[in-house]
Amino acid sequence: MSKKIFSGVQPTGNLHLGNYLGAIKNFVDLNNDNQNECIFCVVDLHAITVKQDKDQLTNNIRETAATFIASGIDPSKSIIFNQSKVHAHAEGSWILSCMAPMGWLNRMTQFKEKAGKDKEKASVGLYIYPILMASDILLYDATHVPVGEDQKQHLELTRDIAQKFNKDFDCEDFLRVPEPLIKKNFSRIMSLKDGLKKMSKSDPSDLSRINLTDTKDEIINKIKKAKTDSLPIPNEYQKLKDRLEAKNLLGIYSSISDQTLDKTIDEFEGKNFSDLKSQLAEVLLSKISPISDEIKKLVNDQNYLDKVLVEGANKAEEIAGKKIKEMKKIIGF
Ligand code: AQP
Repeated sequence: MSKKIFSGVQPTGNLHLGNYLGAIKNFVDLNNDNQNECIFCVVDLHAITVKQDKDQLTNNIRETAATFIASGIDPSKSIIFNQSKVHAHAEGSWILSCMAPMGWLNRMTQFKEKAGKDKEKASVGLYIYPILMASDILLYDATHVPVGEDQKQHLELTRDIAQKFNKDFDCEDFLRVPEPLIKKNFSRIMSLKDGLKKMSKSDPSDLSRINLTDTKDEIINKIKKAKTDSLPIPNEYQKLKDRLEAKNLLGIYSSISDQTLDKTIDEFEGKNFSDLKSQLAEVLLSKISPISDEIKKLVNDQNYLDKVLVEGANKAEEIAGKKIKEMKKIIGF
């Protein structure tokens, strides 16, 4: 069945292995299936929900587009663009924010995590971030949204908002209710330093993540220093229950090698983490280093990246512009 795919990544720098295994790797597989129509967005409006440096933001927008292409997304097959270039995203977000009850947003755990203790000082944008995300997805009639496990709750909210809009305005099926596409194998990559925290761009410790632009030496060093425990690798997954960091490394190995956790456990049963770490470093070098080399090459070709983004924005504008017009008509504008 052909799918309409929409997903986004924030241009907030330090794209990492979690972004790759949780989202971008999946984007590439979907792009490679000729039956799918794919739209991959550099979500720069989302990025400014927390303070950004102006020049850095401009560079990060190009670097995120470069990462998509370097990972294997073909801009002649999929639309790649940055969100701020298509007005309908912000307009749709306002309309949907007038439909969505505050109670729904109050349940969002990512806001609680990101705002932390200082909720009063967090931006209103950070609070309504999931509504902008709903607008992004619904404007393109996306049938499927590939995301990491951490975005599951926002996707559920998008579905609820679509259904409420259709009901409130008596326009059944106008906003398409999308399905999440979350990798079954291992969809939440955790910090290399703390198995309770997800691998994240904003973690102050660079050792907590493998950046997609890390050099070979940096990858080897980070895997060597990754937190583990002193016990050998068990013979079944259940026995890893309380060994979060151990589980994470085995999960990363399975995900990057495209194999099940059970198979990885069979492979390493009874061995020490030093064995897993050396093989993990090897497989990461073989998969991540070519991407990293290509990103570095592409970011030096600003003209090419800007051309991809402009062409992508023109195509996105055609789709989203039409949808927002219909949406405004339904409301009575
Ligand atoms: N640790 C992760 N494991 C699996 N998937 C992940 N994703 C992010 N972190 C992990 C997925 O990557 C896609 C793009 O994410 P994003 O950049 O738009 O936002 P994010 O989830 O807020 O990423 P970070 O790294 O955690 O950024 P900061 O530190 O700035 O908050 C999404 O599909 C996400 O699920």
